Amino acid sequence: MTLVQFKAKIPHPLRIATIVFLLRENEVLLAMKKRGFGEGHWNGAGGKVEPGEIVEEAAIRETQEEIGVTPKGLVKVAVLNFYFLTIPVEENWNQQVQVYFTTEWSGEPTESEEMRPQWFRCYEIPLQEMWSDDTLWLPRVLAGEKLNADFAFDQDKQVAEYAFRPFSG
Ligand code: 6U4
Repeated sequence: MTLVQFKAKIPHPLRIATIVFLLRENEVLLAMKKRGFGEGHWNGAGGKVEPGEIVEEAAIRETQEEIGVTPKGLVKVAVLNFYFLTIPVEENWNQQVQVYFTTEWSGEPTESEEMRPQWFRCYEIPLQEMWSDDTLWLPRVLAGEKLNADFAFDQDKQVAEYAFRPFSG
């Protein structure tokens, strides 16, 4: 099935999740996901938006819970729709991930039961240990672009198809 056919078949809107990347001079804070969805991948801190929360509130809460930091002045840099072509829709893997950057926060990045944070130079991010889509969008947003995109994954969680659109927030 193609991405266009899959999108036409599944319920919308997608559930929403967040990712927050802390930035300091030439470096980005990634964190190793220690359990659950995306285990074994470096990523920003983040997770599902809970009922009654706005997306930014969820982004702040998840960052506090996962790496012990309170982000301030979040800037949305990407809105990414992820579609899992071979996973039953009821399993709820299909999701929209809203990606934020920040250069301001309080607290020190600290390991939790869910994530182990570590600073990386922006040009040395460990793409081979990240979600397969990250290689297509993360270097671009780190270089200053803002993006909207759709990604479809095959049964091995590799990107099977993707499409970028102009950023609409
Ligand atoms: P629980 O365990 O239910 O509390 P929670 O932390 O709310 O989980 P979880 O673990 O489902 O949510 O969050 C998944 C995280 O992975 C979010 O930050 C979004 C991110 N994510 C999901 N698909 C991704 C993908 N294809 N590429 C990527 N990040 C992805 O870079």
